[in-house]
Amino acid sequence: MTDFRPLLGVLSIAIVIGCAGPGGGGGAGSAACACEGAECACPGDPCTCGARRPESMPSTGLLTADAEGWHSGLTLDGATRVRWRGVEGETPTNRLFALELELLDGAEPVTGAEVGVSAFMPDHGHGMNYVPQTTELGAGHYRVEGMLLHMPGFWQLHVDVVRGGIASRATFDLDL
Ligand SMILES: [Cu+2]
Repeated sequence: MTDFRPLLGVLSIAIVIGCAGPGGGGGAGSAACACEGAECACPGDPCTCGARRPESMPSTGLLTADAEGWHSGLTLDGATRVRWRGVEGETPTNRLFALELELLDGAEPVTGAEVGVSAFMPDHGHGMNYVPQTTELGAGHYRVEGMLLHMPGFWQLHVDVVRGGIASRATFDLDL
């Protein structure tokens, strides 16, 4: 007698790998996802775009802005609260814009900090084509000119703060 049990095992593994979800039956095909370049393992499955972001940094800020357009988060060392928004209340793509920034240590405004703002697209491996300029306005407020996010997609905005020779970074996710 031939024993078919090993063969049955292989078949059941193949069924598990194949698409068995609702509306499945299309086999182990793939479908385009909303995120550029990504593919779903099975039609109707959620995309796994996040897995394609090896160079992204953990966000330290809120993913959504408040009613007045402020994004807020902490630097990685927890020392500085960073708030920012586009001066026109939005974050445009493919157009120069300016940011206003507020830095707080507890309830105290942070003055005299060195502040650098940059942005990066982890999916594409590039940043901005311009280096923005920061000006201190006083009372914990700073203005950043020359921001240009030249394409839509997933960006990470980095705010680097140097206080007393100690540097730390706040990172914000932006889906544009
Ligand atoms: Cu890009």
